[in-house]
Amino acid sequence: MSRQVVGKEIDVKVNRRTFIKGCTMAAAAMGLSEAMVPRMVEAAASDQRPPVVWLHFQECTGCTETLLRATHPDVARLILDIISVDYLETIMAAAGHQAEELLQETINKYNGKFICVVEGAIPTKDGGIYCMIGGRTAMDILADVSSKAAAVIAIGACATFGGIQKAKPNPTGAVGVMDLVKDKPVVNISGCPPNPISFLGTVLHFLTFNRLPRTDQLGRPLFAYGRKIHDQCERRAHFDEGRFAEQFGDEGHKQGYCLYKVGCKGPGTFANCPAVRFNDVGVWPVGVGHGCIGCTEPDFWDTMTPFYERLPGIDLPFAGGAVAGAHSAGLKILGVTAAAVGIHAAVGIGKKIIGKGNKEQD
Ligand code: FSX
Ligand code: SF4
Ligand code: F3S
Repeated sequence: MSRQVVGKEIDVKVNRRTFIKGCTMAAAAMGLSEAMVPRMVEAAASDQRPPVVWLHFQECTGCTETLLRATHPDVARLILDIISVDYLETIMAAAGHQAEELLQETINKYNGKFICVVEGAIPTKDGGIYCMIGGRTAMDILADVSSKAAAVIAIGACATFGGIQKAKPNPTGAVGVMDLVKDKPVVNISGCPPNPISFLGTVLHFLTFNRLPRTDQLGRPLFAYGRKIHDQCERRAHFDEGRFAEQFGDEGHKQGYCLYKVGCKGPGTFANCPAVRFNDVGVWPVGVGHGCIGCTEPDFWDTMTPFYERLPGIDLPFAGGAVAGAHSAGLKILGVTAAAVGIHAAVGIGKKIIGKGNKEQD
């Protein structure tokens, strides 16, 4: 399987075994039965799969980088093999006027059929002049492209909730995609940057079931954002027993104790990082000794800072034992988020798929 990517042959040959492995990983991340894998493989390998137009606005391109420069190349190749990227500025050969023409050609040719992926926030102040491409504002381009798309996927903290651009005082009036696109389904893959598996799972779900996955009220797929970091964390037993790192480098830190007191925002953050992890080498922020900074939550640059101070509103366990209030931490900090999510089974990449299908998504 190989793809022609915007006029340039890219080495994205994926053997069938890798292809199946990738679909199995995505199925596991989505909590789907292993029995769904053949259907996913068939859908993903079909020539009928929809093209993707990928827009870049106010961002650092870290979202694209995390997808395409994964430590393990299979995920990147799989993504390029599964999606037909017809317009993606970071990797396409076209530039300047040719690129602008290509965008128009693509959205007209595939009107109503393509997936629009948006990376980056959209500035709205002063008519949107703080992000312009080819003489058009990001607002104008987004309205034009999204109006012709079948569905919109906002990838990253910036496109979902405005990201660092929206942090106070938000000089450019930056907003996320869902603040502007009201006539199309918008799925939010939040995180700064997000986990590629969450994006891959969302695309595979769309291809396999012909619809987007179920989401919370913030538009985030429940399979990836349905559970709190704190409830999946390998350091949770230390929290429950009152064993904390008091400062970085101390004995508690060296022992791998809970990082709450050095600023971990896991009790107020919804994401699959402890289960899915990153870069195919089993790492995630807390796993390597740094607290979660809450990067999947709206406005985390304002609501989760200072990053190295304790999240307020958390009842700590009594010394040596019982916990009070740990489960309500996220509710206190992020009421709307917590109210929006459901409980989903923990998943593990490369481990046995748990559960026998997910009724919410089938
Ligand atoms: Fe934002 Fe994407 Fe943070 Fe960067 O481009 S989500 S700044 S890591 O990566 O948009
Ligand atoms: Fe893990 Fe952070 Fe919760 Fe401690 S506070 S258990 S480090 S998520
Ligand atoms: Fe972000 Fe926290 Fe995961 S900082 S990457 S949500 S552990």
